[in-house]
Amino acid sequence: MGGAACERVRWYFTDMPYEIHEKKGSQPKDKAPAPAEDPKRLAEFEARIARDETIEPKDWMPERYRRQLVRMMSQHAHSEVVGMLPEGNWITRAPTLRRKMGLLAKVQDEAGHGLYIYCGTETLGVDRHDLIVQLLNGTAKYSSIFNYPTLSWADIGTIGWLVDGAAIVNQTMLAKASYGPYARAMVRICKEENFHKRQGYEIVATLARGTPAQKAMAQDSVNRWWWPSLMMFGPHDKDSPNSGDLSKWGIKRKSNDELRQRFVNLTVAQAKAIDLTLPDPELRFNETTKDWDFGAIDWDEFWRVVGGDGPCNRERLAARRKAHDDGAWVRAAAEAHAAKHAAHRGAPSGAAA
Ligand code: BYC
Repeated sequence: MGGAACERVRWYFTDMPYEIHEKKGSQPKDKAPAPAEDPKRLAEFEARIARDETIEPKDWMPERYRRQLVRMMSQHAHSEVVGMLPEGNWITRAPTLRRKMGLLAKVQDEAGHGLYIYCGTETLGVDRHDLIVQLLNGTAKYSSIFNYPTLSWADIGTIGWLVDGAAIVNQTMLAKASYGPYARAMVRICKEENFHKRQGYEIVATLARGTPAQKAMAQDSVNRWWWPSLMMFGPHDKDSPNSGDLSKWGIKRKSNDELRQRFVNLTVAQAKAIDLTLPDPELRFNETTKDWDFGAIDWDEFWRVVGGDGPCNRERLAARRKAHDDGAWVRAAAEAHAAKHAAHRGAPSGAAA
């Protein structure tokens, strides 16, 4: 997979370190070791988690819990925003007006999910601007899946079916996460993701029962997206450094491997129903576990893509940087507008900006 060309090769500043100058006072990514916690407060907090209580923004929480949430939620928000790029690539080439309207609505939904989760992250005392700087300068991650190219119309269907399908499996569990704003965001987002998955599956099903060339296009697409979709769930549990904290504090309710297995179990029957093959010769039903066993994931490819060297990493970041730069005038206008209103009210402009 690793060497496939990306769909549009337009390079803007891609290999330069990215800095944003227009807003002063940004905080660097919080790297200092988390402080030792008061054992009594920590015990009370853990008792609340054990009672399945929801933690809200003004509640006391261990600094490490807060940081883990900021890390995971901001990366999730970045994934939604970067995730618009591979699909946006096909809006002008959708084959019918109906498909175009569906795709436009889906891409807009993803933008909404990103904004919603950025808002949720801000309840943890961070500034969205700082999070976006981390995305643009490459210090924050986003989902590996969006570094693969959309080479055919069938890819738009396959993304809805497999990528949104994987996201639903993951996010249905996150809707039970211990942090209230994140869990509530997931409830709403999962409802929309269900529509995305259905419209994607319908596109693939239509192609699969179409002409031989259309069926071949659908099969080729599934062949390319299957393994990267399995990688969305993250490394094996034994190689997942964050799972300990996240599980202990009720953020992750199921492990990376458990969710991946659930996704495979659900998807095998869906592929069979539309007469497509999942590209894994080792896929077999295990009578003992009642799971579908599957072959080995190429973890070298996974870490390469996560590390910035996938087929489209550079293009994705370049597109986000260009969008950010192109939007500078909007941010400047919004700040000027806020300053004008603050001046009208007689307050110092910084207070209301
Ligand atoms: N890609 O300790 P681990 C969508 C990183 S968008 C990249 O297991 P964790 C959609 C991980 O961050 C849906 N990086 O981590 C949008 C960590 O690095 P750091 C996106 C990955 O957090 C548009 C390191 O590897 N969904 O649906 O316990 C159109 C070690 O991993 C990946 C979410 O973001 C990966 N695949 O678990 C269509 C869900 N996997 O931060 C659709 C929320 C791992 O220590 N996130 N890494 O430097 C999660 O559930 C978890 O963060 C993960 C990883 C399961 C992804």
